[in-house]
Amino acid sequence: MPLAAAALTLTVAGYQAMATESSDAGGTHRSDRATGASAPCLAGATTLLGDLDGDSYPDKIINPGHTGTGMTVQWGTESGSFGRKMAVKDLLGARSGEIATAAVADFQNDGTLDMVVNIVEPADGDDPSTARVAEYRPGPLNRTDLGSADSRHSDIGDHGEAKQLAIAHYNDDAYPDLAILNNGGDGQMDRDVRLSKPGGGLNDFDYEAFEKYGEAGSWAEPPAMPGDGWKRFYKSCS
Ligand SMILES: [Ca+2]
Ligand SMILES: [Ca+2]
Repeated sequence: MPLAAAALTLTVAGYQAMATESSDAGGTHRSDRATGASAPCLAGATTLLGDLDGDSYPDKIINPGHTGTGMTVQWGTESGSFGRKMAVKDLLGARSGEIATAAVADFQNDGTLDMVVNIVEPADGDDPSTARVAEYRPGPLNRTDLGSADSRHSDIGDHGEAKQLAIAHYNDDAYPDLAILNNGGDGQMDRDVRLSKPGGGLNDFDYEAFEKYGEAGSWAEPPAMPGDGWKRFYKSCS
């Protein structure tokens, strides 16, 4: 093939790759709805203001201790006030005896907040149980049950019991990553990680990522979890 033709082929391939990317970006039609919403911001160390239900008004998400277990949501109103505090575990429909964990960030960086949820009934023996619900839920989320039209199964609940979820900034891009405090059974307690994909969203388990950013620990000495995830991605509201 003549050199010029090869170069042209490459250019066309490059153009097609770009076209695919931009049509993907166009596919995030929800960003249109979020254009009126301002970027999420921090109203305190454990309080994030951002639009979670897609009505363009910022909602208040409080995450005590950054553990994902005691998270609450208050829906924002047109006047800028917030409704009553709702426990995320109740909205998710966690049953008695189950542990519900959630992590909130704009994983796609499109202006609307997204959520990762995990619901599991802890095992009473050495073997961990698997999650009843483990999903990545791109916003906007339904006010009544935090459901998403684009929910996807997440593998965070497949290989152990998620005790805590936390936003992290591991690989060096604009998209949030996830840390999972995971009971792997037989006394093992690990910090697992799910790294962002190029363009946003989360990858599945990856051993290389675990080796680089994760940590093995025990029930007696669990690994530390990140507490600065929100701070790494969002500025103070004031
Ligand atoms: Ca809202
Ligand atoms: Ca988003």
